Amino acid sequence: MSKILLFNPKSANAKHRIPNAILSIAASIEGRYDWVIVDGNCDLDPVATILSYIGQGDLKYVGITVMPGPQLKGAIAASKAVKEQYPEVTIIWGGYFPTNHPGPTLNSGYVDFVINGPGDYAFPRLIDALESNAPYELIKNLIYLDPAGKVKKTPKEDLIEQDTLPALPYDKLNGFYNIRKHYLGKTYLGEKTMAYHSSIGCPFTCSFCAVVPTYEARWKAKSAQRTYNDIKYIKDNWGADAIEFHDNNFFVSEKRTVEFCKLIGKEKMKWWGMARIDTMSRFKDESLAAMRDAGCTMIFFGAESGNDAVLQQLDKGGTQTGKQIIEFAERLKQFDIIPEYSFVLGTPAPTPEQVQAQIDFDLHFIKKVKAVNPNTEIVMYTYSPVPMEGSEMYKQVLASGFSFPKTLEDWISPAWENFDLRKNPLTPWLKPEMIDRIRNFETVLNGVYPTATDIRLNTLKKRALKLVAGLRYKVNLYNYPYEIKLLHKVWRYRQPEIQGF
Ligand code: B12
Ligand code: SF4
Repeated sequence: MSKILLFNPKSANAKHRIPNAILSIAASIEGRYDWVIVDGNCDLDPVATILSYIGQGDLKYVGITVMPGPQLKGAIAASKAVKEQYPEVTIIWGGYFPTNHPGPTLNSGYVDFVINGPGDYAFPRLIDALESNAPYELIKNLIYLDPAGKVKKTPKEDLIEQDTLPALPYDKLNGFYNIRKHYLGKTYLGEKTMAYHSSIGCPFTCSFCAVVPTYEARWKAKSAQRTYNDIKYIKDNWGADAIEFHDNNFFVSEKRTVEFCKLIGKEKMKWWGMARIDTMSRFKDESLAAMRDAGCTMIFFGAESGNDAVLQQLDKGGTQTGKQIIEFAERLKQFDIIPEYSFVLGTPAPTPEQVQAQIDFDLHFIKKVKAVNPNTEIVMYTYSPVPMEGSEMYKQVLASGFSFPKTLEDWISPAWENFDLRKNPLTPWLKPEMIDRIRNFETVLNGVYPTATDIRLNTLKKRALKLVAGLRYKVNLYNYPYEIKLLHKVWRYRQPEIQGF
């Protein structure tokens, strides 16, 4: 039987998450093909490990999951090394990066196929076709180069009913990497936090979000019961006491949320997930109370902007407003759930003055949010375009002269890596002094309100930071905050927007 190697390139320096993307691909071939997993987060030299597996023979396929940013670097290094030494091995990339940028991926010369979105059916079907020398052109969710070198996309399949998917092969993963040691980290939520994914896609079409071209405004979730069963299994078998839900939008359905709360409450676990403010503003008080009682401690929301015109431009579904963002932060106080608000600053505007005015408006707005609910966690990103054909915002982006890199090597240059981390986008309308203003404000804000998710920061350190940054915050003096930066450096302050929520 041909063997398949699944690779999760390094994505974080610490707090490693269970590699759910390749684990679900492993589940799709479990029992049909022999597979091994290499996790770059846990393996000091993953390329050597991969080459040594291939050297043992029988291994014909390497599947790699790729997010933009540092993970792309590891994916390129491994793919190049494999193709150089074993050109006969087929390399298949999946995940958000190749789905959104198949051209540079396939033209690199070292990636043979891209899985476009979910791979649960597409991957085993592709392997079946390659194994039996059958045509693969009719397999849905596939991208490849045709004989003329043109990028060909097959139609997208309907989203799979999530309850029909097989259980993840945790036991087998544990044979490669000890789950308790590697994937159950101490976080703000608990001593042993595990990541779980209960739904795919998202029904909305925000014009800056990579989920939209990947899932085309579709969302499918596991039922509350299946989600609970899986989490109970994770708790009982692996000892998790807290859960991070990695769904793009866990709380789309109030009914499913409440049903899940009724089930999970007795397990006394703390949990976290991602949501939309407009959706959750419509949740009843009883539902929010049930969530808190069931252990929901913090929720990540895409607030994006307090400016209604920018919210329209970002296509936040048309129902989110600045007023609602503030009111909801205040409302969550009574339920003792911490809102984690993420903002996207630096969206395009016709003149530099307007870009600057939008930024200043939002910096001021963030202070208003903090004033009504000081516990609100603020995460600040700068707008990095995603290739969303047909969207008004993307048209504006292209008209400004912006273009994506043409090769994978360009993608991993330091400048584009920063773009991926949404820290320093190479967008023509955003000037260096505007980026400085955003970053300096962020430094001062993080001084006055250090994130609760950095569990190494004790009360004394927090107080010292507050003292140093407080005056600046009060008088809006954000330039050159070197003294705060120094303290952050000495205490290795962690920023959720860079190191992951
Ligand atoms: C967990 C996670 C992380 C973890 C790392 C996970 C890991 N692998 O180790 C952490 C927190 C470190 C992280 C960091 C970042 N992340 Co991240 N992350 C996620 C998250 C929440 C879940 C990914 C996941 O496990 N999904 C579960 C699986 C089952 O779903 P899936 O990945 O979609 O997989 C399916 C298909 O895509 C496909 N597939 C995926 N991989 C493969 C591989 C093969 C071989 C095949 C065949 C198919 C296939 O099949 C799977 C099953 O159907 C996603 C959002 C999301 N909900 O998906 C963002 C997401 C992928 N991250 C994103 C980004 C931008 C980042 C960062 C680069 C930037 C940032 N500041 O967040 C950083 C990078 C930091 C770094 N140092 O590398 C973006 C990507 C956007 C884009 N433009 O492409 C996403 C989509 C979030 C978002 N909505 O913006 N991330
Ligand atoms: S609601 Fe969130 S996940 Fe959904 S499209 Fe908007 S930003 Fe993306």
